Amino acid sequence: MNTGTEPVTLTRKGDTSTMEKLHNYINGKLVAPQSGKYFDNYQPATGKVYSLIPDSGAADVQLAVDAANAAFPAWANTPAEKRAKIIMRIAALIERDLERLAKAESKDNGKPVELARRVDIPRAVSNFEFFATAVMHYASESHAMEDSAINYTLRQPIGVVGCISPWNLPLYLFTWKIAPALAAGNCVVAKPSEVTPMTAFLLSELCIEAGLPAGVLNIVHGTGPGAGQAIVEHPEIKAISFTGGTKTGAGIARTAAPMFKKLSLELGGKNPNIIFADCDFDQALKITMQSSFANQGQICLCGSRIFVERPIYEKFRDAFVAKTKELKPGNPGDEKTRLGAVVSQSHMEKILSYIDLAQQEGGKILAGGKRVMLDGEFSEGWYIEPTIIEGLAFDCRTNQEEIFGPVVSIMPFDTEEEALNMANSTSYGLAAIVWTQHLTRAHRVASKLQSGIVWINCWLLRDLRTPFGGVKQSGVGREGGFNALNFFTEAKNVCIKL
Ligand code: TXE
Repeated sequence: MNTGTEPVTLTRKGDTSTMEKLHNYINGKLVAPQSGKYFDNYQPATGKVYSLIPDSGAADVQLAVDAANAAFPAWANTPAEKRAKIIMRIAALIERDLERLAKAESKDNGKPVELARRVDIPRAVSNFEFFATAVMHYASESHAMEDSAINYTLRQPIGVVGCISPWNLPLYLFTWKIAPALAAGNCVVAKPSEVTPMTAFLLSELCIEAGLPAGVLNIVHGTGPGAGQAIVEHPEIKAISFTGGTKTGAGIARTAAPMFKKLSLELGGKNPNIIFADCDFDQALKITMQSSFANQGQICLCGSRIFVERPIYEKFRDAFVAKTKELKPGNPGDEKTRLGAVVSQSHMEKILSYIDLAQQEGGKILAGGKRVMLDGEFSEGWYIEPTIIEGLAFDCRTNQEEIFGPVVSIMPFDTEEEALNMANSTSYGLAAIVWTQHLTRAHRVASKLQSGIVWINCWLLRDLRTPFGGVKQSGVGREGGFNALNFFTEAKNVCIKL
């Protein structure tokens, strides 16, 4: 669909002569970047360019802010129920196009199409549905001062807000930010990762079809230092919700804090997976395969440091290694593939450099460890074997820094205290996984873990009402449920003397 001012030819063929150009979505229209410049979008499965991304900058962000400012009064005053109806229409259209979006996500990111179809796209639907309905149940507080006064809290939308998302769960995390911002009555300037822009572009077409009023959501494509930085710096964008690397988050905080912007930062993780000897062994093994290698290990919630209690260490390690050796990377578009390509060449090189570092630090590779070259059109794709490393000290760099790939380390422990010390030793604190059948130990360990999220005997079981976020260098603030609606509103106390 082209509702823009200039002709847009969308060939969707992928050959270089008619390479598809993605477009920004500003003021309800699909438009080219002001600079007229584009950069390459790669398909991780093949390592080849297949579409072009607008290289937007401050001028495009300004257009988006102008559109958002113009749309804000009407959107903020639209009854929540009516806003919710429009947002539900977007959800329904994503659901209608689930197959097309899943294939697009898999092609753009390298993740197995089976995963995109089962997790990523359904979750984008849920994000919109969840916040569309949540806002209709969003009540504010009242505080009575006996017979002298009554206070009530107004929660009003902030105005124009910025949402910046990463490449690992592209549409899933993009919508996780946009949905509560819109439901709460804000207008949004959003930027998806330039590494995986495709499904955000397809979403803009669906927003037009759903009848979202012009300017309420604006999607500006471009690089972090270009379009991203322009969003963070813009004085009329009053809040920033960001998910991405810790270093980028620190830079965003440096820019935004002196401008007193509201900030929500979901950053990296180096999550522990603590397996006690009394666990349900088969479940722990099965789910550890997922928490280690799902999405090629590129989920901020993956458990990359596996601590196993000594009595079952060897049994668990050997079973885990055997299962891991069966998991082979393959073409993400193949229905049977469970491990796809990593997202970019530079990311692949970063992951491989950590595998080298692990060996220099005394680690022994028990499984994987190498790049995989597939055949034919996939011969230049970015595939890495699922990798398990043993023999590392808990405080070495490999065990302290975020690798964000299909690479885990495994270590034995003797006491609960030792496991907690090692688990809490990093500068991160996003998620932790604990496997035990011992009820009181489960609660005790959960309370002592320095982590925003603890999963006991499970992983990635998500209830969208729960607070989501990390401690230490894993971020600031919480997303999810009413936390997100609170973030995207300003509380105003009104005190009336009786
Ligand atoms: O993320 P970036 P990168 C971790 C992971 C990964 C590392 C770096 O360890 O290896 O971060 O990944 C935008 N102003 N995670 O470099 O750069 C950028 O365009 C405003 C963890 O790909 O943080 C993109 O939209 N925006 C993570 C978004 O920030 C800027 C998921 C994230 O990109 C910007 C991804 C700037 N100056 C990576 N610079 C998680 N926690 O889920 C970049 N961006």
